[in-house]
Amino acid sequence: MTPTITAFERSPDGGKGLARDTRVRWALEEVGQPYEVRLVSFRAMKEPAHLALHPFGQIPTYEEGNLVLFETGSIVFHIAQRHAGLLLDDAHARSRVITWMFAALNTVEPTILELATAKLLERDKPWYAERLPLVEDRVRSRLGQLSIRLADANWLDGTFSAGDLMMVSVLLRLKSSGLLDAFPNLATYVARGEARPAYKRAFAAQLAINAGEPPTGKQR
Ligand code: GTB
Repeated sequence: MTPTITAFERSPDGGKGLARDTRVRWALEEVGQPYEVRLVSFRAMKEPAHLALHPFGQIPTYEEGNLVLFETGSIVFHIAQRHAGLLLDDAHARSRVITWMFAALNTVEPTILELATAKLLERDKPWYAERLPLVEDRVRSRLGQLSIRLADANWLDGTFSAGDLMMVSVLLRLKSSGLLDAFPNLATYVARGEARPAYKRAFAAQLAINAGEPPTGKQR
């Protein structure tokens, strides 16, 4: 059964791939699962039909038959469980991949979100200039720890996995900040993720919507 995901009708980033449907698209592309996309406006996200799918009125959602999921981590995990390629076969390696997914979402991303929120919503506050370096330091601290663990490996646990998909997706939000530049192995790691054909297809699909191109067959 072809799953349907939801995405922004117009993403605030204009198609830089930062909205979280890109993570889900990437996972679906990696496993070769075709999918449909239903585009939603900000207003529609807060209306009952969408709230029935997503209690917090956000994207992405995932519908497959009578299964409805929200939360990107859960959706990517579901896809990884259903298809070969994103979770490793060995039981311990599989658990480590799941650990990296949680680490990306629970340990690394919160510092990056704090930075994004500060830059977006707090610029006009009198304490902004004083606080920003503290927030950036918290991001740098996590990046430093991750950089040490990754060292000169290509991926976090040997082979590309859902853990890498999530970690690269999280780190991508830092691209414009310049903070990754101090950690060349992380910058290369992100570039390695972006170079994957599945990522490129996912990115192109969301860009097409935000560039105002007419929807392709699978996006409605
Ligand atoms: N924990 C949830 C998950 O992982 O699925 C969070 C989902 C979420 O934050 N969804 C956002 C949303 O629907 C879109 S992705 N926001 C609308 C709302 O809450 O009303 C976050 C996002 C949005 C835009 C950019 N950007 O433009 O750069 C980046 C990331």
